Amino acid sequence: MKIDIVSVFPEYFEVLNLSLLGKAQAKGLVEVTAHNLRDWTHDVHHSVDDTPVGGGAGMVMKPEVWAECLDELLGFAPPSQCDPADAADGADSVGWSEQGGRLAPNDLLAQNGPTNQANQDGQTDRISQADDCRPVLILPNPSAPLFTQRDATELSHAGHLLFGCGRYEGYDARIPAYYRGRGVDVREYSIGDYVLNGGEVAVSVMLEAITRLLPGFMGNPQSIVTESYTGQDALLEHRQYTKPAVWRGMAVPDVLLSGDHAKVDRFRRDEALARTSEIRPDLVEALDCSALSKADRKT
Ligand code: 6GU
Repeated sequence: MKIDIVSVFPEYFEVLNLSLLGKAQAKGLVEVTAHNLRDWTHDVHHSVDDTPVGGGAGMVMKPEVWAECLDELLGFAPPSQCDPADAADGADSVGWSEQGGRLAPNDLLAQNGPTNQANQDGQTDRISQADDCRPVLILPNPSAPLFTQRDATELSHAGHLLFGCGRYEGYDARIPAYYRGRGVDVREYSIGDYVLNGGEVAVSVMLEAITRLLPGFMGNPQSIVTESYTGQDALLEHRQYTKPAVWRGMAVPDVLLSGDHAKVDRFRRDEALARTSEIRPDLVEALDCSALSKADRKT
């Protein structure tokens, strides 16, 4: 898997050479490159942002700089070399249409790729949608749909991921629309209901969630299968204990010492169900009924 990251703070991603992702790079499983967005500026100040049209606080990242960078990393010819009619067709197909001789937005809703539809209907398995053929452009955005384990799983099948880190008040809204119009699989994601200063942390989170799913990345692939948010019924995981059996007067549950695997499995499953109902009732709501056995329903 090839991964490009664009940021005004590319040094932030130096830590990726450490730990498991560093090993994965050494093994040739992934090739990560962090680029400095300012390398695509032409002015003396290397400016990447400007004031918002319509007024308001903060700064918005300029579309020209991003586009020069993204065109190059996606292997696209600059627009002067392609048919202007194609560009207009593409813009129209993503919700930008002719308005007084110019293209203007006619649909302001984020139009993420297939995964976010899958999130909403909860069931559709679209894992085959991200594949080696098309690069995926991932743009962190606090106002976008939430990034989930399902998205991580789907994106772990892609051959090329390109992350763009926004700063300030984010990037010009025409950037995702333009690349969708040129046939790129563009995803915009938030990582949670809180505000960060920029996309770098969000990209690190998504990157780790995706790359740890690559075949050969983890020492023990089973640990991926049993953990929270994975599999058919995304429950929170049961609690874990190690030795000693009694520590500072606190004993581990007897059943875990019984050696009876069926009983241990039942105990853990009951605990996963009970904890999920208490801590994340929204996950229980979203459960596929067929994922619950008769014994589960008693819990
Ligand atoms: Cl993707 N970006 C920023 N700036 N803040 C966030 C976020 C992303 N997700 C949650 N908060």
